Amino acid sequence: MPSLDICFSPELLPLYALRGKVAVVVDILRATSSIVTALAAGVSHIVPFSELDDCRAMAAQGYLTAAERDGRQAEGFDLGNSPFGYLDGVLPVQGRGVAITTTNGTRALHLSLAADAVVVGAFLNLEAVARFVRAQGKDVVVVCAGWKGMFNLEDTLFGGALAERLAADFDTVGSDATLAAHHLWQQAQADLASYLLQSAHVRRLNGLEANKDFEYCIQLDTHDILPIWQEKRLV
Ligand code: 3SL
Repeated sequence: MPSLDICFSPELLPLYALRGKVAVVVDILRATSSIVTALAAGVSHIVPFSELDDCRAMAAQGYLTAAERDGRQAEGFDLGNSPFGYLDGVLPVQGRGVAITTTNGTRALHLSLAADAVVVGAFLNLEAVARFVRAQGKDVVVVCAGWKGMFNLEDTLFGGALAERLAADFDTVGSDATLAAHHLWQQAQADLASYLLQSAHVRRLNGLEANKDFEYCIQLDTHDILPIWQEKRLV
């Protein structure tokens, strides 16, 4: 039976051998939720960058550029990191490529590329992720983007929710990380919003008046879409 493990922070990734496995990269607030939303809104593909300058340079190739640092839209970019940037109609996104850089999410993606397959997970597309990894039948590592190397609750809870969905087909008890995340999910799932209210990133987003983003990003199974890494881009 394949296993499901959870890496609580990109800083811990050197301890996980990703080769031969599926990496599910998650940054619930908000990078991976925004990536799922962008592709669902008709964006053709997404190129993630670690550095602002590399991302900005993609404008010359006709890309929309999206950048976030410390929760705020970086200056000189078309979009920030709110999923509503792809939904509010201010910028037409249909058919466009998007170059994106965020504090933690795009870094976690780049650090996961040794895996056989790299997909993007969010609560929004939880079932699409579960279906994909079941079909692959390989060991899975959920890579939590965390915050600047630190553990965070919301990405961990996604790992727990995925463990619950996969419990019949995967070994979800062989790793203490997965056991802990699953336990947290069992505590949180009845009222995810309340459970996360005290979490660091929700407090950070509230300070930025991004409460609407929080409520959006904690919805389950609203998008049957699976962003997957192919030829240096997410499609
Ligand atoms: O760190 C990231 O990658 C972002 O998702 C953080 S924020 O939600 O845009 O503040």
